[in-house]
Amino acid sequence: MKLLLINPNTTQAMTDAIAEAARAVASPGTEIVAVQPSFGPVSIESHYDEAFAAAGVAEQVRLAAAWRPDAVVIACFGDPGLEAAREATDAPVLGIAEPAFHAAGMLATGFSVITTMTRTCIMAERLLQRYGADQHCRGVHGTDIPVLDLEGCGVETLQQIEDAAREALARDRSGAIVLGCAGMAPLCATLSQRLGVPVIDGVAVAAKFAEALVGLGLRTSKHGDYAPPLPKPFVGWASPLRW
Ligand code: 2AL
Repeated sequence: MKLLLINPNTTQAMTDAIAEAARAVASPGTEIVAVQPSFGPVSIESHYDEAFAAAGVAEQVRLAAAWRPDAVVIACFGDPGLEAAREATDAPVLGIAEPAFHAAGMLATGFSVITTMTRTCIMAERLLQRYGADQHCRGVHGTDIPVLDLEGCGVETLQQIEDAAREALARDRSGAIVLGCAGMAPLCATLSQRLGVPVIDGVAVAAKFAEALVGLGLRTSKHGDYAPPLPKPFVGWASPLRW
């Protein structure tokens, strides 16, 4: 199967790291095509960034229609553009927050989310409510580590994330940790080993869930509101992206 993996930010090094994390768990028959938008922020850490990232995701799904991917993964913890992408293709489309929350809920009665900037906690909290996962989440914790500091993550940054996770496990009485940023994917194995609890990286989980849905022959519903967008002109720079 061909999996379109979209990094919604425009940092090539992060696209490469996310692709590596997905390829590490993918089945031999899964080809992963990793892309990023042609415009937009280098990292997504605010509602403003997220607005552009969602448009960038729509752009990449639109462009990929030419080669018909079997599944799409949007590798940013805010799941930007998820519903737009589900309209734009009948392939299964997964964000990383939604699969991560559901996987964590199957592995522990309660989990904690460790994320980057504290200001982004609200995004995770809203997604927890939207996906009905708030019953399992016992806390969302910011570390105030900027997303791009996760690139080539040093010893101190890793220690900061480990410390935050340990504190959350104790304070929240949680049994698992969800990593609240795609840029944390390369840290997952080390953190699982050090913490001794399930550590869930949404990039890996989304790639495996995508394989499962494709293997089951399941597609995104086109009945109702995930039907293709209504065709109409777009103006300005977005005009080639019209439906
Ligand atoms: C993210 C993410 O996954 N990618 C990005 O640029 N920002 N999320 C986050 N909470 O910082």
